[in-house]
Amino acid sequence: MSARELLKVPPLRVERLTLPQGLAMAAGGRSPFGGLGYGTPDNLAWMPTVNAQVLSEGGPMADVWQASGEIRSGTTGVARWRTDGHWVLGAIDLDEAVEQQGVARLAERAYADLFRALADSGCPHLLRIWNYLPQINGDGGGLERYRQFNMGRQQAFLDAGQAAFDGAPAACALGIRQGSLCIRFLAGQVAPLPIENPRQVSAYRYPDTYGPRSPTFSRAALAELGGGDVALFISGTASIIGHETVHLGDVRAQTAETLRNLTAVIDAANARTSARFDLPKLEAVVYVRHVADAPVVRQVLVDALGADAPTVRQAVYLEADICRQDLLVEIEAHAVAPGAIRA
Ligand code: 3EB
Repeated sequence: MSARELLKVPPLRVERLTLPQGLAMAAGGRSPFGGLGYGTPDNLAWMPTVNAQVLSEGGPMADVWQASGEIRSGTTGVARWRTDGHWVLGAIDLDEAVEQQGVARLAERAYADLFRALADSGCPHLLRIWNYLPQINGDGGGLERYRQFNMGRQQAFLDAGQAAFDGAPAACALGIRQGSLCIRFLAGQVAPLPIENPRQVSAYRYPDTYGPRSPTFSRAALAELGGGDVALFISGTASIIGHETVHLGDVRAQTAETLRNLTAVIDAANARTSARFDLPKLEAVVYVRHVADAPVVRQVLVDALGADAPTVRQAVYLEADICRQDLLVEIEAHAVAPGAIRA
């Protein structure tokens, strides 16, 4: 489908809501297209949740996606999905205790089914992936569990003929204390435009000191959402310059560096679209390794952006492990603005 045809596509919309607002949307009997819940109940089929402690004042929150077409749901292997014929939102929850498989094999299987789900739903192009892995920094038999996850994930991309290096989707990968390996995905019918950060080595080109297989994600992606809007999906962003973690042990400095990286990614994205994205106007999720650091991180954001900036006011804070032991904070975000992508 061409960008011009996309203007006629039933547009995809997203809103960040409190849990009561999200539930009210579903109360009319018709569930929204889909939601990504943070600290929300785990029994809503249309809104899979993340099993992490919410640290922000607003309590449980959800990013609720609306599509205007008739919604059809399906299952492909371990992947559950909902589509309106133009967009697909899906979820995978795999309990390692039940599956009796190592993380690498589990990730490979999950992603193999994810790619089959994209084919089944008729929406082959990944826009964004969210990964949550129990005990992400734990040892998985001689190799850190995140590094094992990276092995299985990359293998599944290669086996499915999906772009595992340049052109990989935007993503985040965080650690939760317990529960299932959780993967959420959003895809559509037009390939997004991947964006890299000039301050950072592309993650898919990290040296093998970070594991035998590199992580499979781009720093961000631009996607037309229909109706003349462009979405910017910013992957998990942390205090990394080149490929190295900087400001070891200093959460304040790590947060400030993360904001510089977000600015660099936004600048790179703005160069490829007529839409205007801006650091103070994001829907952000802030992951902190230590609960006590949340107010410190928030203060850095307030000092940099002002207390009234949407990025500050709407941010969801979650307790989570970051995929490198030495990272204390990571921020991911999305934003939508009118415009078009430059080919
Ligand atoms: C980094 O920049 C921090 O493995 O999917 C950020 C976003 C990170 C996505 C992933 C990992 C992932 O390397 C970690």
